[in-house]
Amino acid sequence: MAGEGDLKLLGLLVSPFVTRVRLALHIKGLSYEYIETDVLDKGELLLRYNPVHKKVPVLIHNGVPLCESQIIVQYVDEVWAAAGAPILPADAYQRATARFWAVYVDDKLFPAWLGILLAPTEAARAEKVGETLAALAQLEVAAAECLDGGKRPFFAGDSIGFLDLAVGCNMFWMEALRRMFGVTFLDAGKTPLLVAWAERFAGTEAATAVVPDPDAAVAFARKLQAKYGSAPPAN
Ligand SMILES: N[C@@H](CCC(=O)N[C@@H](CS)C(=O)NCC(=O)O)C(=O)O
Repeated sequence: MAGEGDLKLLGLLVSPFVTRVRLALHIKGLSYEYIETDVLDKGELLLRYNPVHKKVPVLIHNGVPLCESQIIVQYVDEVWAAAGAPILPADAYQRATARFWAVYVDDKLFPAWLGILLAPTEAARAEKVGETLAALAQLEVAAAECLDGGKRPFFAGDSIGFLDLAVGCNMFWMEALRRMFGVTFLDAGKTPLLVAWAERFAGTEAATAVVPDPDAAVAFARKLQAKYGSAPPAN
């Protein structure tokens, strides 16, 4: 798309947060230079552009860095409001609700499933599996309301928006964890709305173009486990 200026994204292929931002950039039809960044051995670029958190994603727009995936997605939606579909809901209450659940995802779901990978013992891992399942059960309750009991295909309505990106960017990791630990996190019996939504989300053009293969997440997880010395998978 013309007029985006100079856009660079410091990312890590398998990061859910980077995937979230890439989905937003894709929805807006923006082209950008993608720079894969080693977060286990941080380079000068990352430290210079995100000195506070030293994490990806970092979007660099005309030389100016934006950090924190939720903030970046909102920035992209505001700056390129006229491009692509709107990402944030137009209604203030729906916008607040989408932001509320996005924060829930980052505060509860993400640390729980990351904890499964990094757990030092099998007992600690079982606890994190429980926390992940509990967070997904809570999101099923949110889905009942936000998807109007399944009548709306996506949290944002007929197409994906802020909350779809926030939840959806974690889904390839649910599959990666299933492959690694044999636990079905998205269970049609327990979270039917979420399962149906996740299938629709995976089938969208944006997700097909952007979301990484779960096997790439499995390979990265094994590197993380080797570095942090966590308990190997039981199976
Ligand atoms: N709240 C941040 C989280 C970003 C984050 O945790 N990124 C990870 C990759 S998934 C990272 O860069 N980790 C490096 C580190 O923790 O040192 C966001 O939404 O952007």
